[in-house]
Amino acid sequence: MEVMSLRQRDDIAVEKKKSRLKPPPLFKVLLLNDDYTPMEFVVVILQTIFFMSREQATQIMLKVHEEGLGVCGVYPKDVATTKVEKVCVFAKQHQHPLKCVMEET
Ligand code: TYC
Repeated sequence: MEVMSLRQRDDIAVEKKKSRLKPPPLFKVLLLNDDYTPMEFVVVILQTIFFMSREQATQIMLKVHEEGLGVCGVYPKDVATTKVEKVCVFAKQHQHPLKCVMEET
């Protein structure tokens, strides 16, 4: 009898209902170039706040330096907001004019 009821349970269709909810929006975190923030400072920010390797951080920093801006990462809104805030606070503490913004993808 127990086996029977277990078998019957196998027959239950576990259908995933189609969600009518939109996936949560994602935000790009962008670093902007300026003429004064030291390159090394930007590399350290990318390593510590965006968890990049030294090599990747250097590549992104150089891209921002040459092209004017670059993407540090793409995150849900709350994570992106925290990253932008951390960069701005850290730059201000060291009196660098580094700017960081977020933009919906
Ligand atoms: N342009 C800066 C310099 O020559 C370096 C720099 C890179 C500054 C990236 C900001 O987001 C930045 N020292």
